[in-house]
Amino acid sequence: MKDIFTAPFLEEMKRTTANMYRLGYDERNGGNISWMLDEAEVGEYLDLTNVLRTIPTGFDASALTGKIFIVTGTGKYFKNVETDPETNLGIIRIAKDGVTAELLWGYKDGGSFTSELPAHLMSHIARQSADPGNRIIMHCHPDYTLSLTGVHEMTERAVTRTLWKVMTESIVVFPEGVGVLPWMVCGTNEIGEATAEKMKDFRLVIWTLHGIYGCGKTMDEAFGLIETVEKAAKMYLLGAALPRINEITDDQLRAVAARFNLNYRKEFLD
Ligand code: 2HA
Ligand code: ZN
Repeated sequence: MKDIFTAPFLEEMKRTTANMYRLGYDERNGGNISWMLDEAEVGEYLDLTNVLRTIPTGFDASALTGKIFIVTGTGKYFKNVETDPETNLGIIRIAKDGVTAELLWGYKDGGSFTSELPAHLMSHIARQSADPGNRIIMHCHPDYTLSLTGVHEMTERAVTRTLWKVMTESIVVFPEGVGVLPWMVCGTNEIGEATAEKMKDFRLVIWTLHGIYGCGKTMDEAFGLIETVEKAAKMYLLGAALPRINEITDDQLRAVAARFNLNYRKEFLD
């Protein structure tokens, strides 16, 4: 059996959480990541028959029975993952009953997975049908994206248009636009269901006055989506108090879409 502390997926969780913490996306215990791992790969590092304990998921995740995830811990700080991954992360497998998570490694202090597990697992289920290659669900609280939700009309069309029109790369990176939820209580099955519903159509979902969800086949895809939204929100807000003289027009967005052969959300353009 190989040493789990040398596993590439553990290294990537450490690098990613440290990077996001330093970017200011994840203050205190803010943010969470779940990554659906390959069973054969995890089996090189852990005895998959050795369940340390079981933890109720609080909802029916039977669509994910047998799937293994590495997940950030509830109340845990992204800044501490790098130095103590075994306390701040856990590796869980969804049990046959669909409502129990089997802990295979981690949460060493008796802890548990993120309070946002419903949003994560329900989003994984939604993304599996939209994109079977999806592996990552990522949530964080980046400054400008969060700030935007306090001063901008919060419809998917309006937010997407603002982000697309302020920076040319936006429509290239997220041609399907961004999903938007109104303010809701976090950590609940309700916000999980609402997020997963949006994840059928979008790889990005903004939670008004809270933060953002991104997903992807890889950590780079999920993070890259979020950092591009954050950059565009920053560009918009840096100029928000000044008269806006230039913005990318709808025809220019269509020209970018044609050049890069984008399957973009056409109803978001005039
Ligand atoms: O885990 O970000 O949404 C802390 C959060 C809750
Ligand atoms: Zn949050």
